[in-house]
Amino acid sequence: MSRKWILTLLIMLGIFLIWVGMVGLYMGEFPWSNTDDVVDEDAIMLPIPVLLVDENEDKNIAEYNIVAQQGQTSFFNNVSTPTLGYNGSFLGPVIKVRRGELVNMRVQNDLSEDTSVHWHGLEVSGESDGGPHQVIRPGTFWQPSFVVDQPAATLWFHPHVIGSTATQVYRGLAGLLIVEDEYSDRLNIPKDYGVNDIPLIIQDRSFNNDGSFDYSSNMMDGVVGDEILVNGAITPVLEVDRVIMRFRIVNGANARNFSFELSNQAEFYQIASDGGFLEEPLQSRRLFLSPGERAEILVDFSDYNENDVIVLKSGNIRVMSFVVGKQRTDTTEIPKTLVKIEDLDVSKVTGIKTIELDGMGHMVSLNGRQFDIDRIDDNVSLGAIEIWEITTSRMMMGGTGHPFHIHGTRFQVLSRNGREPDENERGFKDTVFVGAGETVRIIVQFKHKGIYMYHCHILEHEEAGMMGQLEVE
Ligand SMILES: [Cu+2]
Repeated sequence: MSRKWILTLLIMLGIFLIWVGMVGLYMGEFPWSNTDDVVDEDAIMLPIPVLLVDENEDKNIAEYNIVAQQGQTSFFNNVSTPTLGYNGSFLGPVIKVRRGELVNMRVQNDLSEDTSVHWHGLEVSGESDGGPHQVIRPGTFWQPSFVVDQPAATLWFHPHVIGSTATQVYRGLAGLLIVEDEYSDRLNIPKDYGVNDIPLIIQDRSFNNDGSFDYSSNMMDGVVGDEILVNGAITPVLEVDRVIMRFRIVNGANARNFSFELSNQAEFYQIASDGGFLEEPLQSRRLFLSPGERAEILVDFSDYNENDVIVLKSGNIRVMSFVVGKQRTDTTEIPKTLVKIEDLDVSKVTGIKTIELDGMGHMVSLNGRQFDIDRIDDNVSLGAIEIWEITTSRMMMGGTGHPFHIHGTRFQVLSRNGREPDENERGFKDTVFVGAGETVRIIVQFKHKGIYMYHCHILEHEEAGMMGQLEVE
């Protein structure tokens, strides 16, 4: 071979390796990542967060105590990681509330820094929302009180303080908040918590050699880790009986999008999005969730054989594995219909707002400026219905877009790039992904008074100022 050919080959190989490296760095994954349908012998079992005990005996009143605290968590054998958690060392308990119930929360801050607890997806007054205005100083507590008035849904809670939301969530502060109502009671779907109704809080983390978290921002869009954690365990395993299982999935990552699928390409049924049930189960092979978004899915394991292994993956990344166990009598079903959704009335819209999400890395803005806690960006009257048109710029180097979240309310997606939204976006939501160069129109009603944040849920973007605040009065 001539020297010229060898040189050309070397250059092409070099370009290929750089390309693989760029894709790997950017996506946090490599083409050779392992998603084989086998389970390591020393694989960790999926931890199931405890259900927090309601400390009030009155069935119409609930009282919950949570404590934000420091701890040590062992993610690998013989190594401990300094972490944060609620009532424990990493993540928190699951809080279950009912529609119509009065809930009294007591949040104690045992950290050495300020924190707050935002009830993500809960329709409550600004005072109870737990945003940056409800700071809890170290050694003090916060006692919000509210009546739950929204349909059954899988919500979550996490800190929302200026300057340390991203790091506190990364170190472990997050938990699930489940709302139940008469419709979720009535549906014959799996609802035995921890048995056939399983929460999956999915996050990604990087570790230093000494076991501590490696929180370092990449140049693109926030902090992505190279290990996947589910309920605080690295790529764990769950043994499932041969029944219908319900999974409540939260993308609790700081910045990573997930596009979930099963390794055997089996179909599952999405039954709920952020704000509650869809009208009917949606048969699907793929579920996209950006940071902050949730979904509930039903997976039917009844036709599998004992010891079959099915991997839940996102692209080439292994998220967790299911090992099929015994046949068991299952009286639950995948219903034909779920709930009737009452659409917000477009003819009652009194205002249209535009939200421009711009930039990448630390150079981000919302409507051309950065967040200022002393500035109210928008005013809305109580009960008003508005259309918000959210756009993102088309970014250089293929930025991934922004998950847009509004506090204290739920909304419906009217259109995406002028077209009807996908079927799984037709229920109520509180976080919507707006891809690079996209325009998403939502319809939203503000039912409670107070000051609320709206922002990008890539936590590093939020911290860098991609956030505004509105006052409802
Ligand atoms: Cu963003």
